[in-house]
Parts: sequence; C-alpha cells; structure tokens
Amino acid sequence: MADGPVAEVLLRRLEAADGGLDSAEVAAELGLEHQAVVGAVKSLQALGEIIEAELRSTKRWELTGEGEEIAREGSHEARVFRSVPPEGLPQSELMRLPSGKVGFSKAMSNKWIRVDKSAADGPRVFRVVDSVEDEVQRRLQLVRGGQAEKLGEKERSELRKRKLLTEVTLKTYWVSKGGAFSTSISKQETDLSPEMISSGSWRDRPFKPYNFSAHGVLPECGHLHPLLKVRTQFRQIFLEMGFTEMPTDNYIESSFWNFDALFQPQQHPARDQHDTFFLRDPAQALQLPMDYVHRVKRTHSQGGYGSQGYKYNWKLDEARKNLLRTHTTSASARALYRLAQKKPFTPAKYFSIDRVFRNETLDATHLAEFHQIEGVVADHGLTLGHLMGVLREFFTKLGITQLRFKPAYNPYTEPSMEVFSYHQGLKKWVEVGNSGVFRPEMLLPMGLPENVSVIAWGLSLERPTMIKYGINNIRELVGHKVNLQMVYDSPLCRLDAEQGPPPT
Ligand code: FB9
Repeated sequence: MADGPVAEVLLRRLEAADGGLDSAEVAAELGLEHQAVVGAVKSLQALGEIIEAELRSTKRWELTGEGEEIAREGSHEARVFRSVPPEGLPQSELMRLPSGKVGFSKAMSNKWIRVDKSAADGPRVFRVVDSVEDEVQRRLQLVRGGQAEKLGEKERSELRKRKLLTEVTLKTYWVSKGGAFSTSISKQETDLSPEMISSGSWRDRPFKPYNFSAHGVLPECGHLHPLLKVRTQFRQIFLEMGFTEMPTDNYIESSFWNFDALFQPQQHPARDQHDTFFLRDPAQALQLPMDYVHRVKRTHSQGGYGSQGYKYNWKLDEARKNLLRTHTTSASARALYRLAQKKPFTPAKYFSIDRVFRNETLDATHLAEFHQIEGVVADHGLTLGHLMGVLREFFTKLGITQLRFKPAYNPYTEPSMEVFSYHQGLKKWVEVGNSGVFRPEMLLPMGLPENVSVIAWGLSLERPTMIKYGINNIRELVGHKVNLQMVYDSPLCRLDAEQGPPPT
C-alpha cells in the first residue's frame, strides 16, 4: 500500500477538508518531513484519479544555521550585554568571548554598553542599560515558529542582510480530491490478466484509466551529428534535382586527379605542402590511366585543343605524389573521365558531399578538414547562364533566394564566380560558395566531345550547419571539444525553413 499511513492520513484529511490541502502545511501539522508527504502524494497520483495534485512553488523564510543558533542562544549583542557585569569588563577580555567581536559593535550601536577608554588597566566595558530586549532572537523565533509574516519587510531584510534569514522557494503540492477519490486506497489494476478474464474478477476491479498522452520512455538511441543532419538535407536537395552521388570513399588521392586532371599547373602554390598534406607512405600513385596522362601532360606543357597550355616541363613524378584530397573536385574529375569513356556522350548530373583536407591556418571557422559539397552538370552547350540558373534552383531549395554572383578565379574553371546570399539574420551578404565552367583543357583530354561543357559549384557543409545551429566556433561543431549534449539536443534541421538557428 503506497506509503501506508501517510497516504491514508492525507486522504482522511482531504475528506475532511473543503477544497484542497497544501502538502507543506500537512507535513508541518503532522510533524513530518515535507518529502514524506510528497512521496505519499506521488504514490497516490500513481494510483489513478484518487487525488489531483498541482505543483506550486511557495516562497517562505527560513533561518540560516547562524539564525537557528541565535534563535536558540540569543543574539551576539545580547550575549555580549549579558556577559558584562555591573563592575564592567576589560574590553580585551570581552573580545575573547565567542560572540565578543560580532556582538560588541552591535551592542555599542544599540547603546546597551559603553567603553571607558581611560580605565586603569585599559579600556573597560560597562552596561548602559539594566536590561535589554533581544529583538533579533524574538524575531528569529517568530520565523522559526512559521510566523515570518508577523515581521515587517524592513525587519526581514535586516535579518537577511545579517545572513540570519534566507527566502527559500518550496515546491509544494496543492492536493485536492480526484475524480475517483476515496479514502480507501484500492490499488487500481493496470493490466487485464488472463485469470481476471477467466475468473471474471475484472468486473469488480478498479482499473487505472489509460493515459494515452503519456510520453513513452525515450529509447536510448544514437544521435545524428548536426553535420550529418544537414548533409542529409543537402543530399535530399540534389536527389530531388536529379543528381547522382559520386563515389568519394578515398581520402587519399593522387596529385594527378586532385590537380593535373583539373589543368592545375604543377608549380601552383596550392600544390606545396603549405596548403596540401602530402603522403610519405604510400608516397606515389602507381595506377594512372597512362594514355590519358599523356594527353594531360601535353596539355599542361604544350597546350592543345586551342589552348597554349602552361609551357612548363610537366613531371609524371609530381603527378604521382599521393596527398589527402584538398577538394572533392578530384572525384568530379574521375567521374567526368569515366563519363567520357562512355560513347555516345550522355548528359549527367553528379554531386558529392565528403571530407577534404587543407593545411590551412586554424581559426574559429577553419579546421584542417571540412566537408565539401559539389554539384556538377555535364551537357551540350551549357553556359554561365545555365550555371546561374542551376545555382538559383539549388540555393532556393536551401531557403536562400537573394543571390549575387561575383567574378572569381579557379585554375580549373573559366569563367568562375563566387556566390553570395543576403543573410536576413546576420543582416549581411555571406559568401555561400564558388562555381565555374570547367576549362576545355580539363575536359577535352578526358575525351569529352567538343560541344560538351560542364558547369560546377562547391560550398562547405560546416558553414551552413554553423549558421543553421547558431554555432560561432567550428570547434563547438567538430572535434574533441564538442559537447555531446549539443548533438543530443540539436533538433532536426530544416534548411529551407526560415534562416538562422531553430528556436530552442
Ligand atoms: O560554404 C561556404 N559558405 C556558406 C555556404 C552555405 C551557407 O548557408 C547558410 C545557411 C545559409 C553559408 C555559408 N563557403 C565555401 C564560403 C565561405 O565560407 C569560404 O570562406 C570558405 N569556403 C571553403 C573553402 O575554404 C577554403 C567554403 C568552402 C568552399 C569553397 C569553395 C568550394 C567548396 C567549398 C568550391 C568549389 C568549386 C568551384 C568550381 C567548380 C567546382 C567546385
């Protein structure tokens, strides 16, 4: 039986009460710990609608430890007064008393005592009055007796200032009769068992009503990292636009596919270890499609396809150097090369979202790795206009409508554009990506037809995720400093919903 006597007593008092009861008052009247009554309330609640219990928070005054001691022993100043005999007491001796130091100044300011500094053997303390009223003790005893309301605000705040009194917020229950109130507590059945049915005993058993709005226990389950939630959103957008995901399961790439295939010259600054993580082991990529490599070599060193090339001595060893890919555009190069091998040419739309690595200076928004999102469209006669069009459609699905295009430069696209969007929340134009038309020096050596052009664009996954979840430092999003609670609590992300972090 739930908490036995306390629950029964509570029900009988409720029976007698008109209206409800306050759990703290019941505890005080029964001389019980408030927690004991709260326990009984909770267990009665569990039995169904025997009682209604509404949680209330009531503020009340409580004595501090020192307040308790003074309520028992009297105020320090009163104790000082009492310790001064009619013939007086050397001040030095008085100060050695337990309440000496604290009580002396108060007794002085209350004009209960005086000091004769000229006394023979040093300052001597004398009584000024015959007796004193220990108001402080009286007031504290009032509070201890639950009659704090008898004190005025001024008196209360003076005691609080002396750290003798504190205001505590007490969570109490206002208990009232429930729909199935009865003083006899019969456990309500929560399950219909086979023997109840076979015995028919279910007919006269009280059943606890089903609580259909009860929240199930949240299963301990995995939590998708916000980055992966946003990645899912981007994937969805690309798939809706008819794009196919490119395989990107190789963080290690050869300089050939990461740079040379993209017509990025071997002396380009991005190709030195200040920007790129090169591998010591395996240092070299041995498997390269050599007929295609020779066309790339020629295009870099002598040109061709109408291009003058870079006119430098292109080295195969440089192209064989393995590295951690610096962009997923290397995967685009592999995909476009595979596409070029399929005759006749068929238009294609590819996307990739995966990790890329750059040996950059670390700051609040840059780590040595991030996730690049890339879209590629290959078809006959595509122009910059098509690129602007597909960028508008893509960013519109992200909820980003106001776009501006700014001329830019990439070694592998001409023309190239940076893409900017006006961010309502941040009240400024934000760079939301880069894009361009792949150079013929990149596409024709692959074997793609003359009139096929390829438009592409790229952005990061981290930036939109940080903006979406209102995260300012990338280390709060990625890495060992991430507080997992953020991952657990990060709501599902709807990119196209209004900009900025979802309301918490
Ligand atoms: O993501 C970026 N910005 C961004 C994107 C979305 C976004 O969404 C908000 C919800 C509204 C907010 C911001 N940027 C690209 C722009 C900047 O952050 C830039 O400073 C950092 N860039 C990264 C590279 O940093 C070195 C972001 C990363 C980036 C840049 C370029 C490409 C990919 C990623 C590319 C490309 C490309 C170009 C032509 C052809 C193929 C690929």
